[in-house]
Amino acid sequence: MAKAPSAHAPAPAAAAAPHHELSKEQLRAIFRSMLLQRTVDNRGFQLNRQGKIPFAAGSEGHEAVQAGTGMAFQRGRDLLFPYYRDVGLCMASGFPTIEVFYSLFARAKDNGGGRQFPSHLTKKSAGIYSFSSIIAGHMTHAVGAAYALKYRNEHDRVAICTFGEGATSEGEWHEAMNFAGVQRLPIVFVCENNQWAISTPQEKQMAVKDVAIKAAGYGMEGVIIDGFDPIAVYDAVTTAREKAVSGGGPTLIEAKCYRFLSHTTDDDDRTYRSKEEVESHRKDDPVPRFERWLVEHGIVSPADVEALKKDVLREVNECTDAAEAEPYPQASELYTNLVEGAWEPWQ
Ligand SMILES: Cc1ncc(C[n+]2csc(CCOP(=O)(O)OP(=O)(O)O)c2C)c(N)n1
Repeated sequence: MAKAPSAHAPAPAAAAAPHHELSKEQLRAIFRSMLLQRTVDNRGFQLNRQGKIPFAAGSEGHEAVQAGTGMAFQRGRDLLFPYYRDVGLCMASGFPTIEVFYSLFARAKDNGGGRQFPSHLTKKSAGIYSFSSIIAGHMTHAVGAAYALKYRNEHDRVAICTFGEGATSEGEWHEAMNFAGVQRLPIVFVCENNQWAISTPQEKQMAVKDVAIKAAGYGMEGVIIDGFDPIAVYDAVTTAREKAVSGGGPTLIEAKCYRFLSHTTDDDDRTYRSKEEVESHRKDDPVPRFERWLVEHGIVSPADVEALKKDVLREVNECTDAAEAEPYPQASELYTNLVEGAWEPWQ
């Protein structure tokens, strides 16, 4: 198992000898996912500041954990239970970029009909379950689905459930972990530990240093990895997935990363943490770090990198324009899919 002590580990040492090899195409795909996530993130903040969209959640610093997990997710087979910071993970798992923008712009074509909280994605055909704004609320959904997979003897499928370290002090988190441990469910838990839960730092959230040690209380293995290293993430999630499909039960992976931006476009992180702290983590920024590693190992050339960045920007520009040109939902659709029948509360 690839392990690293902290998010500050030097350039992917773990990448040198992963248990699961990645092809050059897969490594390039992971890098493209990371670039796409960052570009979509920046676009969300820009559109919000331009007054075009009401809200976006930033995920800068989470690219490696999300792209690595997305590569380990088996499309058409596994079930994904992401949380609101996982737009990158959803895209890396098969969620179309254009649909992210339908959601951000709250257009009628959005899977939630343009009436869902922006960035709260869902796509049944991709196995991506609806995000919960209630912290840890999706954990019990995830273990319920994993229980169904086990009950139906669908042995080659797992549920992957992600969350922040703040979620681990919610009651529902513990209930879900306990049930998964007792039932030895085919589920992989991935904690994206970015060290902050809005303005609450990790040390005020929990009395232990690592989320991973909480796994012992539920009879499952806890693993700490460098969440800035997408190869270590892929390796850990794939290992845990293999264990789950072979009846070995759940694993709790703690990927140590950092949140570079404010919690969302509604938050101002300057009110609770210093610029120096944020900058001290920027030196390990997973996107340029992985770019350097790929170039040094001859996976991509500097010209390839430029071409990829250009292509990602083109995709994001096209999706922005196409989504913006779409109509809003009709007011008459307000209760569609919410209440059965033709119920209209104003009558
Ligand atoms: C049950 C519940 N309590 C509080 C909130 C308000 N809230 C929204 S996001 C958040 C922080 C969660 O932090 P963490 O789980 O570490 O994830 P992160 O946002 O850092 O990725 C809180 C407290 C909520 N949405 N639900």
